[in-house]
Amino acid sequence: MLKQKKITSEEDIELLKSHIENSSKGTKTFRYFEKRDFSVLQKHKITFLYFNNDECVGYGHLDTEEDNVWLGVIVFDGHNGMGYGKYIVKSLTNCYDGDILLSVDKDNSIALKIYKSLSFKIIKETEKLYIMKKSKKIKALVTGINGQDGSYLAELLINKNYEVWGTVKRNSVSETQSSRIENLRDNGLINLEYADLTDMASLISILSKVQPDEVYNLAAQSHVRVSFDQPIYTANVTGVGTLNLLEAVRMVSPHSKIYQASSSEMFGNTIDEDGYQRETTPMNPVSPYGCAKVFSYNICRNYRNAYGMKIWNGILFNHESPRRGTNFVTNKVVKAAVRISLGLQEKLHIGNLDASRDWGHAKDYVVAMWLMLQSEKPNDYVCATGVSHTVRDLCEYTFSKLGLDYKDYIVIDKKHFRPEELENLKGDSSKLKNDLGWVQEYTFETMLDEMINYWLKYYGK
Ligand code: NAP
Ligand code: F7E
Repeated sequence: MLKQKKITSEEDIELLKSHIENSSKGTKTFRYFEKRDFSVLQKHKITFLYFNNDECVGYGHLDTEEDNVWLGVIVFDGHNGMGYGKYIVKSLTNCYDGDILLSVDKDNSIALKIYKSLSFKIIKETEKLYIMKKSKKIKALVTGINGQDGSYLAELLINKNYEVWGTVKRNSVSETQSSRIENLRDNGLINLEYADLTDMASLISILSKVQPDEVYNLAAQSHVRVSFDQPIYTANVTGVGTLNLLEAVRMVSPHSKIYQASSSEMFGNTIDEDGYQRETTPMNPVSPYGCAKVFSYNICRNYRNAYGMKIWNGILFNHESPRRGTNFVTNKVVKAAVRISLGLQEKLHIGNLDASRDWGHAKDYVVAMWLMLQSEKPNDYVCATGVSHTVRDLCEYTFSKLGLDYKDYIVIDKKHFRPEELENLKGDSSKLKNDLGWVQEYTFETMLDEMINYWLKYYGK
C-alpha cells in the first residue's frame, strides 16, 4: 500500500530532487523539472512524497482546482510523459493502483476525442482542463461462483468495476450450474469456465488464462450433515481441493491474492470464557467438514509463511439469504413456514432445536471478504454478528411472523441430527471491525424478514 508523506523539510525536497535526477525516464519529460526548477514545489503545491515500504516512489499534487497542475501521483520510473501514474491518490479521485489519469486542454478537441476513444472518462474539470481517467480493471477469480456467497460476491465485484471470472462445476442439468448467476451471465457481466477443485489441471488452466489479481476460494462441499455421509469426498474437495488451488496459484499466478473461505465450524465446541469464539480460540472440529476446513485454514497459513503468498483466511460464521440452499436450516424453516401458511405443506421435519448459531446475512459477509483482500497484510479475521439464536428461536420468529405457532407444525426427525453436534456459535468480530472497518447492515430479524418476503413472492403472495 502506498504511504503519503507531506513535504515539510529541506531534507524531503532533497530526497525528491535526487529521485528526479536519478530516475531513468518519466519525470525528465515533466515540464517543470526539465529546467530543474524546484520553486515549483511551493508554487504548484507539489506537496507530497509517496513511499512503497521504505522506498520513495513518487511525488504528488493534490491541487486539482488550479490549471496546469498535474493530478495524482507520478511514479518516478513509471511516468510516460502524459501524467501516467502507477499509483494514484485514492482518496482524491477514487482511483486504484494502475489507473491512468491525465489532463487535456479543453480547447484540444482532437486530444479529447482520442482519449475518449481509448476509454478515458472525464472525472473532473477546471476552467481550462478536463481531468480524465482510465481504470485498469482488477481481475478476480471466484471458485464456486454459483454458490450463495459466490453470487453475492460477483455482484459486489461487478459494482466495483472488476473483471469477474468464475468457476462452475459441470452438472447434467445445465440450468443448475448457473442458477444463481443467470442474470449476470446472460448480460455478459461475468466470464465462466468449468473447473473443479479436485481437478488441478482445470485450476491451472483457468489461472494461466486469467492471471487474476484476486482469487476468492469459495468452492466447497459445504453441508455439514452431508459431510458425515460423504467424508472422503468432503475431505477431497473442501480440504485437499484448497491445496490444489494453492499449488496451482504458486505455479502459474503467484502474484494473486487469495481469500480462503474458512468457517466457524472449525472451532467445534470450544468457546472462550466470555462465551465468544474469535481468531485465537482453539480449533476442535466436530465434523468431517470442520476437519477439512481446518486443514485448508492451516495449509493457507503454511503457504503464507513458507512462500510469502498473499493469503487471507476469513473465518465466517453462518450467513444466510434468500439464496441459501434450502437444506440449510434457515431457508428450510422459512420456506416450509411460508408453504404451511399458504396451505401447500402440512408439517416441517426438523432436527436439533437447541443448537444455537450466530446468523448474519451473506450480503454483509461478502463485503468482509473483499475488505480483507484490500488490506495491507495477509491475516485471519472472524466475521460474525456477535448475537446468537437457537433453531427454536428461528422457528418461533418465522412462524409467528406468518401468524402461526411453530409447535403445531414441527416434527422432530432423527434423520436431521448429526453424529456429533456443534452446540453453540457466537463470534467476536472486533478485529475485522477495528482493522478493516467492517459494518453489518442486517440483523437476524431483518434477514429473516427478507427471506420470508422472498418465499411469499415466490408463491405469488
Ligand atoms: P454453497 O452455496 O454450498 O456454494 C459452494 C459452491 O462450491 C457451489 O457453487 C458449488 O457448486 C461449488 N462446488 C462444490 N464442489 C465443488 C468442487 N469440487 N469444485 C468446484 N466447485 C465446487 O456455499 P456458500 O454458502 O456460498 O459458502 C461459500 C464458502 O464459504 C464455502 O466454502 C463454505 O464452506 C464457506 N462457508 C460458508 C458459510 C455459510 O454460512 N454460508 C460459513 C462459513 C464458511 P454446485 O452448486 O454446482 O455444487
Ligand atoms: O445447521 C441444526 C443443525 O445446516 C445449523 C454451513 O454453511 O454454517 C453452515 O453449517 C444448525 C445445526 O448449518 C436441522 O443441527 C436442526 O446445529 O443450517 P445448518 P451449519 O451446520 O451450522 C457453517 C458456518 C459452515 O461453514 C457450513 O458450510 O441447525 N438443525 N434441524 C438443522 N440443520 C439442517 N440443515 N436441517 C435441519 O433440519
